[in-house]
Amino acid sequence: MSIDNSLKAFEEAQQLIPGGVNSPVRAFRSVGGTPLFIAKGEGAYLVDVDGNRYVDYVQSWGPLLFGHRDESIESAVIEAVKHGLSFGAPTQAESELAKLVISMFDSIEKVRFVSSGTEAVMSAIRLARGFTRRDDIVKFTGCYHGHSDSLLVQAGSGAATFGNPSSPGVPADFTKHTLLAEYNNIESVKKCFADSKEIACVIIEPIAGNMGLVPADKEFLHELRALCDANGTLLIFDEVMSGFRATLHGAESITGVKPDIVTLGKVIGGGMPVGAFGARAEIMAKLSPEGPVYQAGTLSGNPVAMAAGLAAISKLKNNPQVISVLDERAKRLVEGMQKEAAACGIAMQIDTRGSMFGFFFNQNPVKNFADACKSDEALFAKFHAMMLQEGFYFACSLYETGFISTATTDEMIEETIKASGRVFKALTNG
Ligand code: KE4
Repeated sequence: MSIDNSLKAFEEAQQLIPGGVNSPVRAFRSVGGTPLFIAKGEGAYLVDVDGNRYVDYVQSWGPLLFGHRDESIESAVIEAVKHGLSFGAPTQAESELAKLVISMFDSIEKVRFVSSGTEAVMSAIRLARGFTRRDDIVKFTGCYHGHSDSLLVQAGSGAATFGNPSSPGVPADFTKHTLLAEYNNIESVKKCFADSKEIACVIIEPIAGNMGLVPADKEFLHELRALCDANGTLLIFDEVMSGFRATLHGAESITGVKPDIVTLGKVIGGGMPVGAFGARAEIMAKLSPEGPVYQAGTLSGNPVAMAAGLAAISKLKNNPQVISVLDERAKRLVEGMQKEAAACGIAMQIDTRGSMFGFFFNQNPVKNFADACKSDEALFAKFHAMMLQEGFYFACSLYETGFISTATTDEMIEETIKASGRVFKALTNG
């Protein structure tokens, strides 16, 4: 399989764009090799600039629940474009999508649209701080919430719960209010509440997808809710990735734990740049121009992006069975691959939540980031490269999540499983 044109394109891109990409994970650094430059998407497939076709299990990192070039989303965008691209003034499309999102989440009475997940989370944190008039926040190692300064945090020294910047360019002062806890470990959260009486919010991916797929234990979330209630702290569910991917009505609908604020992204833009955050009216009332907490955006609620989101979420709302159908397909995929791996003596931990799937080359179950880091990264990198050769495009990092779209057929799942069997055999000379 030739990737000469991708090699040339990457060569050129690296002269123009840092690392040749506009988002680091795309550079294939954790798996090695050359990132494929994509010419087009068609249904379940990506086609690269050398004409190679792959079954796409990344789907733009989640947004494309209905695959590439979904007819209803595409025609909605084309129709919207005919009326103009952006006005910087309110449109009814924003209210229509707001109505739809509010109807799908019990915890959301009002919503604000932005242009990315990072923006949604950054704004939600500021809103929580403004509402509680407190500065400290708690996040979990292994959870990613976008690249705003106070969330680029790594564990501090020793047992300290207060974090240090995880990236140059983030002043220590910007992370001194961020405490770190361990996912699925309520004692570590209690320690944060012992170290600070000024915690504005706890933010968590209730179905974590950025350390690989690691859903939070239900009882852990219930204990987290109780701790927040006891301390007057807001609980933020970051569902930028899991929203409308894992469930129809949010993690709250399958865990019974109601967050105070929900952040969304990806699927609600149908492939166009949309993020959102929502909460009960009392909290959202704090947001400018109604309240004092400032937040703004030139392209927030962009009418073309709203049209794409409206088409995507309406389609999902009118076909609620999509999530359970895709969950079955996701289960078939990872269970099939796990069987092929076991036949070659390779241990594989698997999990799914709706259209999201994850797997780790790991002897033991993965409950947090430390567990995830014990997985076999080298084996994952080889698996990734060889599955590309077989025509299957998996996430280029073991700390990501895979996605099934409505365009991913049973036949593709079967072909993927067979290909994984060939790859595991080749990797183990089985
Ligand atoms: P964006 O700013 O990338 O739209 O969203 C940030 C974000 C916030 N919260 C969660 C739970 C997320 O998963 C993300 C972004 N997800 C990554 C994939 N792991 C985006 C891919 C990338 O960084 O290129």
